Amino acid sequence: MSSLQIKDRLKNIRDKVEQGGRLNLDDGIFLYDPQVSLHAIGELANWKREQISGNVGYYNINTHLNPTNVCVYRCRFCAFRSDLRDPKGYVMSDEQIIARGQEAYDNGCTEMHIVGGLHHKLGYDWYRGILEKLHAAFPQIHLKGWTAVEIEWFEFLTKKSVKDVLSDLREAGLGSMPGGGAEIFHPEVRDQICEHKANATKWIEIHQAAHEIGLKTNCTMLYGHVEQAYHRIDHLLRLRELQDKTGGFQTFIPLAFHPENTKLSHLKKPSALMDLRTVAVSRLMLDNVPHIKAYWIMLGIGTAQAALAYGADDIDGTVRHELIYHDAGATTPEILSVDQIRQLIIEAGREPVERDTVYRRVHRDPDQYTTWSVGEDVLVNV
Ligand code: V47
Repeated sequence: MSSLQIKDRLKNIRDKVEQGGRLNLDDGIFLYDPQVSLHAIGELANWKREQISGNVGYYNINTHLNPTNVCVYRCRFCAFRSDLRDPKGYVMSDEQIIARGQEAYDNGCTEMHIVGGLHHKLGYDWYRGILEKLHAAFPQIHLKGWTAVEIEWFEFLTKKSVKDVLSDLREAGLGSMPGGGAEIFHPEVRDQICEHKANATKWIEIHQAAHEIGLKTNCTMLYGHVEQAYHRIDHLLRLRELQDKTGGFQTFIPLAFHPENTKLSHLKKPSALMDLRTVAVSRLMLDNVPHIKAYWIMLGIGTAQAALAYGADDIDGTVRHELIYHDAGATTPEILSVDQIRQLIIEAGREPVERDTVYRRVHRDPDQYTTWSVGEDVLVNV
């Protein structure tokens, strides 16, 4: 394509976005062409982001809990999983799980993000019991737990319908679902990286069922491994289609592949340019998803800060006990203090706003740090 053709095409896309039009598959693939100025795309995505969220940069105070790493699946991108008899395998005891809840409570966390492996021998009640025990002991902490992959596993274990499983988990204390397990939907890629686990249709069916019973969920895309631009845009369009039907996604998190200690360790990690392009393209394609999260653990702090000017309006939380990325070679710290996370948002020229998991503003008295109140929903204009 000549530079004049690129300019014309970009102008056409800018006009569409500014007039509230929708980008299509070809537009998305074009935006991934490295000849198309990253800054021009970023500027447009930033415009869109400011239309939706103004100047705010959202964060929360959260912790991760991965109760077991033992998993029946062998996803090629995963460094966290373990075989049943591998010395690296672990299963947390009830006492350890409750101690994690206590630590979260003592540190003012509003959210526990709970995901793990699909253990060969543990039954559904063990997974359900984790929610039940934590919710009984710390009812004020929102439990964002179990990806669609786990829900499919629970469907298999219990022989109940997806909606019945989700309703039962909600009764036990589930507050919402994280966006993991989506990877890349297209079978040309999915069959190469995680052939056995929930396919695209199942992942979408489970999130749709969650939305229909009133649970909010997040969505993700794992990029920078064996996929091409076409597969990424196809993935985003499938998410956009479900969001048109249900409106149940809160935030999209593009996840950059970390190759260390995985079966794909021969691949290179995506560059910061690719990370920023993916944040920007996601903001432009997913015109109906309120928030785009620049997950600092995975992007690194510098790129996550820059992403706040390339379409992202959220940086995830202070985080503690993250294992999935750190096992795969992430060099980011394991935790940020509230001051650090606020400072990095301020440095990026945004106004830091603490939110809870379902995007309500959190009000805290600095002297009573472990208690908080939630206020109005955050501003969104999608
Ligand atoms: O599904 C696993 C990805 C996901 C690697 O909903 C990897 O708020 C890169 O979904 N390199 C789990 N990615 C994490 C996740 C998530 C994270 C933060 C916030 C939220 C949310 C969700 O991590 C997996 C997979 O796509 N993943 N291994 C790896 N080596």
